[in-house]
Amino acid sequence: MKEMKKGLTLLLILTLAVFMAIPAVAVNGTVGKYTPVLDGEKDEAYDQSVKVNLYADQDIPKGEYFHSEGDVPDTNAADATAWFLYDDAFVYVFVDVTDPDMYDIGKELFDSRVNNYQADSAELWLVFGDDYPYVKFSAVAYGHGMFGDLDGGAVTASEFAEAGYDTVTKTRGDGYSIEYKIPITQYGLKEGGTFYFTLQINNMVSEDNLVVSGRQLPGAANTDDASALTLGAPITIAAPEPEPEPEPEPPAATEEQPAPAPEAPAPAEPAPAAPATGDGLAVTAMIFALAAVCLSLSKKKKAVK
Ligand SMILES: [Ca+2]
Repeated sequence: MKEMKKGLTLLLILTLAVFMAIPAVAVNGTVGKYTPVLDGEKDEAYDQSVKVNLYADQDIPKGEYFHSEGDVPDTNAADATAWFLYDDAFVYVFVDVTDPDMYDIGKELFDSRVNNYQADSAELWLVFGDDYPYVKFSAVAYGHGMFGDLDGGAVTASEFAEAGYDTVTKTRGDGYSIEYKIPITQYGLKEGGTFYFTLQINNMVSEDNLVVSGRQLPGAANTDDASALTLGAPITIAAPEPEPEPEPEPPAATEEQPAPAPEAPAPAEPAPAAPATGDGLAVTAMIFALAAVCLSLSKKKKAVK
């Protein structure tokens, strides 16, 4: 109990220190070490790691957009949150987007453009240090593919794939989720290291009408408004409740146990059934009958006497 109180006090002091030290701009935090399954589903481990909301954690009023095209409403109805994990080779980002006006640009249009922000899509802006150009890694709802910038220029989905990047998208009626895999070894990023991040959401309200919210991070000189995310300790997921004990299996034979007895010899063919004794019975009956006759004759003889 004492230890617990000590721990809580320490946590309170640390929390206050963090709030006092950091102006309320972007959320900073620690990314837990855990390898998720890249399937567009949010692994439990993401919830034990830092998350960045499109508006609240990037110091943007909810619904505000910085760019629009066509005839659009006053606010962006879309919202999004990004969660993070990492391992020795990759940073993983899970982005869940709510978008009440989902709009599919179609695979053909997506494929015909190199860098396609004119689509319901989620863009990750990343800076891995002063020595590297920013990375803009984006993907479109409906699973049409990846787009963005690598090494300072726009690249195609297949160029991202060749560089080890990957995404899995799941689209639903009122939004979509995208799970991203970002290679980090080329940046020397590992436990204890920090990278910078901003999230941008492009929302097609309808054909030709688009609003764009969030923040862009076009280089190491622009990290003041970005989230500083530090690679932290491994995440441990509690093992699920054990299943009820299954019925014990018969012990497996081991070398120490005597070898199982050889198969018992098959029972010998049954002896042929004794011949029916009907004949014997008949003979016995005849003997009794004869005896009875003899007896009665001898009695008669006596009677005659
Ligand atoms: Ca939309």
